[in-house]
Amino acid sequence: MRSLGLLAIAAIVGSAAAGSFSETESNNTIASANDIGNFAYPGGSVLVSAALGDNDVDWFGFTLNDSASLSVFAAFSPAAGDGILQIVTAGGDVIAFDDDSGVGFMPSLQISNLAAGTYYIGFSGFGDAFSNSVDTDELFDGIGHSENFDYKLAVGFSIVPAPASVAMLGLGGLMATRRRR
Ligand SMILES: [Ca+2]
Ligand SMILES: [Ca+2]
Ligand SMILES: [Ca+2]
Repeated sequence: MRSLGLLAIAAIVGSAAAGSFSETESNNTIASANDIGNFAYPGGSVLVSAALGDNDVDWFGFTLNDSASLSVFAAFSPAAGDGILQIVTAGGDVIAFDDDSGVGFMPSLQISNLAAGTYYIGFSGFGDAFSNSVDTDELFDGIGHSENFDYKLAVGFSIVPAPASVAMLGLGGLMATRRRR
């Protein structure tokens, strides 16, 4: 699970445009999330540089213009930090949570077939929300942890052409054929 996540990031970073982003506080709510960009076919990646302070929570928003076949989120820290990660829909529903699947006590997540739309990444310290927060939809609020460390958050998307686009191309070809008659 762990090595698969890192390999997936390496594959995505190696094949598509990569960017970087520096966190801007305050980003402690979904409403004040930092926007880390829009992603379309064939995908892309962004490396976020950020810091988690006492009772801090960091929210980052992104938009998929096309559905992603694989989305990867992984956090790294030079310190012995204990981070936790949530992926949340625009409506505030928690669709993924992880605590320690990454390096050390850092979180890592992979999501297959994420539909086009806007989502939010929440990053906080261990103790903020319960590990069953996918069920309870308890959003990170920074309360309950005393973690304090710098970290990087690697986010990558592998996007294949949407079936609708392929159908449109086929329809366009059919119409062109008819016009030639
Ligand atoms: Ca922060
Ligand atoms: Ca914050
Ligand atoms: Ca953790």
